[in-house]
Amino acid sequence: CHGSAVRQQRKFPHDFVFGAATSSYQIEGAWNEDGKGENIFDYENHNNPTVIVDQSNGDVAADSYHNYKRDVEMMRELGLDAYRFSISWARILPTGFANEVNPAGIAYYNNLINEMLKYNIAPLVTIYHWDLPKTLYDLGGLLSPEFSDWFEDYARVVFENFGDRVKSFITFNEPREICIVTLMGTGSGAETAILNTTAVTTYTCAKNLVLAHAKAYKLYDQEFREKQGGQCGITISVNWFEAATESPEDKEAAELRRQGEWGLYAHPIFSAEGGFPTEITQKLLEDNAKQSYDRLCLPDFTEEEKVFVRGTADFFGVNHYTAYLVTAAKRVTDSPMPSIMDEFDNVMFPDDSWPAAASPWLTLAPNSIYNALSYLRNLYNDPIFYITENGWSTAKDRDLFDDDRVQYYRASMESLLNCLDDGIRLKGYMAWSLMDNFEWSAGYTQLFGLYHVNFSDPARTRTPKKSAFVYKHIIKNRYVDYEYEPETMTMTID
Ligand code: GBH
Repeated sequence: CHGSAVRQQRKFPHDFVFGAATSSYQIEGAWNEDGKGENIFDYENHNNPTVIVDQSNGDVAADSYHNYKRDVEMMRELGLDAYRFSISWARILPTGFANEVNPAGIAYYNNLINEMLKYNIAPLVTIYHWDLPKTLYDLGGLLSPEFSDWFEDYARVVFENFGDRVKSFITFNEPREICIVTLMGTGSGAETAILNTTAVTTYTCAKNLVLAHAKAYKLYDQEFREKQGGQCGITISVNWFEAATESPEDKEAAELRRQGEWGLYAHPIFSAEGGFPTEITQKLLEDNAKQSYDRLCLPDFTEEEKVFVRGTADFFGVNHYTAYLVTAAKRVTDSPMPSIMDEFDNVMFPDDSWPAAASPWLTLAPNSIYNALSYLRNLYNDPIFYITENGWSTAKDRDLFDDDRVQYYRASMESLLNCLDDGIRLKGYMAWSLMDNFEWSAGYTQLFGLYHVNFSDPARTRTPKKSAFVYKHIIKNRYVDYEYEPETMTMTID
């Protein structure tokens, strides 16, 4: 009793932004409607369906292209301050290039934004959440030296059309995942081509992506900010990596893991000196020497490029899901070629005591938002943060009583409050996700929604889970009430 009274004194400030997030390919569907161009996931999932565990795809997904009014109604039910969604590049630029703008695509996002604004829900727009136009992939995608120009042209179309009403832009969602995990970099090691692309692509991609981000930021800063008055940042996935023991080897391994996972992308933008992190360049130099390369096998930034990129973010968007313990160990997959997958010489694993989600990579690690943000705050001189994703997966066919997700969100709230108590400049939090959606290679088998979506119903009916009621209660009251239970499972708009 005393405990809960103490907890209730820890309140979120009224201007703390609570929201939820989604991304275009994962929810929109309408993959070939109204003039949309083909993107890499349309192409890949149609031509290599076995890559997806249930052989599904995003052709229809949650059909948000036709259900956006219901989506906004859900935001109102939850009482969200903001909603983070992404723009499908090929929906507004079917050729990938800015020569041809698709009016139906622009209209879709205008309708969504206007519907949100009617109810004071602030749009947070991700410009790129992985769904690269196939046309641009064919020309080299993020590996092309032209990529940053294509992206700048696309970003201009986004700012011009939506920036009068959208005040927060995120250039990229998760550089690491774009360059290593998703199709772009072909960094999965699955390809059998003679060219060992993993050796080269991840670093080339990292550099091109960071340059593209910086160009879009400068474009906003120089041509749009004065008139539109918004902010522009980037979202990086930052899980927390803790040394498994106090040994110097494990500590070094954990630091290398952090720098390789997110420092590679954060350091050029947020550090005082710019460029790739020295931990990584040093390690690569050593490894490259052993691999008989006598030069650094990484397209480093020139001094001019370092200056160009440094400081190009008004905020640091963090997608945070989980933590791992890290121990120094030689990886068995060691490659004779340079590859970021093999540079770390460490093994990572969750603690046994951490509850596990439906996704094999996801556990509930204690206070990990605070651990990650306090580390970033010290490293990068106290930037403004938003948590742009955080959430929990359950298996398909689960009922609506998702107490494990409730437990996860409540733990996240405590960790956010720890950040605020410590003076970390954290301004908002987006739950992943507003609704169940296409979870990439896991298809529809791992679901993150606050709302259940019935994927076998043509209407894609959405139904709130217990976690939706709990999140709503937190947003409304600005504290975590551990005694709260929804009285019914019927939602209303307050
Ligand atoms: C985010 O990535 C994405 O932004 C979002 O689109 C996605 O739906 C959400 O998380 C939930 O996954 O399959 O074991 O090889 C989070 C980072 C990186 C986590 C890739 C899953 C694959 C691990 N993700 N990782 S595994």
